[in-house]
Amino acid sequence: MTETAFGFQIEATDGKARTGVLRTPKGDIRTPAFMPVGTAATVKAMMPESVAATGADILLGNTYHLMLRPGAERVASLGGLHKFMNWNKPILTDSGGFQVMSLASLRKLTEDGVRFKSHIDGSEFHLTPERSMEIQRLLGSNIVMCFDECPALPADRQRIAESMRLSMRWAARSRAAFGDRPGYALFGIQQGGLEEDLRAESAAALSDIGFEGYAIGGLAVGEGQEAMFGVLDYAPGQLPADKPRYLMGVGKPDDIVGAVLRGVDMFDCVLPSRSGRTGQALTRTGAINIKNARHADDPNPLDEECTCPACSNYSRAYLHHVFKSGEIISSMLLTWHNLHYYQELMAGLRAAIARGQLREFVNRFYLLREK
Ligand code: PRF
Ligand code: ZN
Repeated sequence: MTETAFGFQIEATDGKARTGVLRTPKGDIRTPAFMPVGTAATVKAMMPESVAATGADILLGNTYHLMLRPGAERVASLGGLHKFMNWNKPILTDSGGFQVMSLASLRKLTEDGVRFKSHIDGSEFHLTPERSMEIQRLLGSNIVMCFDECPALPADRQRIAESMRLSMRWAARSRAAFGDRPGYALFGIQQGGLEEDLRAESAAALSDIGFEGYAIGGLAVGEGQEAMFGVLDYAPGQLPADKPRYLMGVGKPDDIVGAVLRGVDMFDCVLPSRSGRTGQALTRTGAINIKNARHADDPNPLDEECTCPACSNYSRAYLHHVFKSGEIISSMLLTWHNLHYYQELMAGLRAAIARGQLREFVNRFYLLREK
């Protein structure tokens, strides 16, 4: 791994929070970073150039969905995922295990991997650490995730420990199968539920193997924000300080703010894109449900301070009308707004850390939402 091709540079810290740049041959990722979710080779309702216009430096793609349809070999023969979906910036792909557990049917988990039936047509697939690494290579992913297992919470300690140790054996197999690929990165995934000692054991196992970055997995799976923050009070500190830390599948704006305060650098979540399609706008002052009849005659924008196309050019009344009418532009505009808001939030966090004023930024973040 050459340092020039892929590297993480921390530029400033404020308490446990850090801001910096993750450099890849496809471009720089400013951290703390939010990665919009482009599960099936698209961020739903958005053109890739629009996603870039919101300020996103990197997208997340999914091994599970793309292996089922259109197939990793097909994407590779068409020139890779970047070319296929017309996104020329970095892509991080999740490894498939988590999505198999939440979406596929007839799952059979063994030491080797997981056998399952596609949620699309019931056809049978087998995913192992080796096959996951191969698929993510075929896709051309810049940041590849280890193949892991994420147990649903609550689960008993024995089950969490066994699952975490299986994930650590899979992490070693992922590292071996990934091989030496200059300019590409492999991230380990810490597991261990809500147990501090299991999290420590997992972190130690991953640092021994050695990765370009470290994810905190197994959170935001039903434990609640207080329990998640309880783990985040110690988990980032268990991971190597000089490498990026990525909290998988998180989250709401206040989850992200709390995690950045605790030392997390990267996030992904379907919330801004998914809620855009169900009529929910996420703004500085909180969530707005555009379905609500009180917006029907409102000539004001969603957020008068937002510079996104939805807020610059359309009234709440219009957004209410197109949502109620089931018009496609409703999803497009609300998704754009939500992704823009998330990227503004990340930019604000980065600037505040750089100035040493994160506390003030966070106080204002909460104050605006109370009004
Ligand atoms: N592992 C993987 N992907 C994930 C998770 C995990 O634990 C989570 C947990 N929130 C989201 N996505 N591989
Ligand atoms: Zn807006």
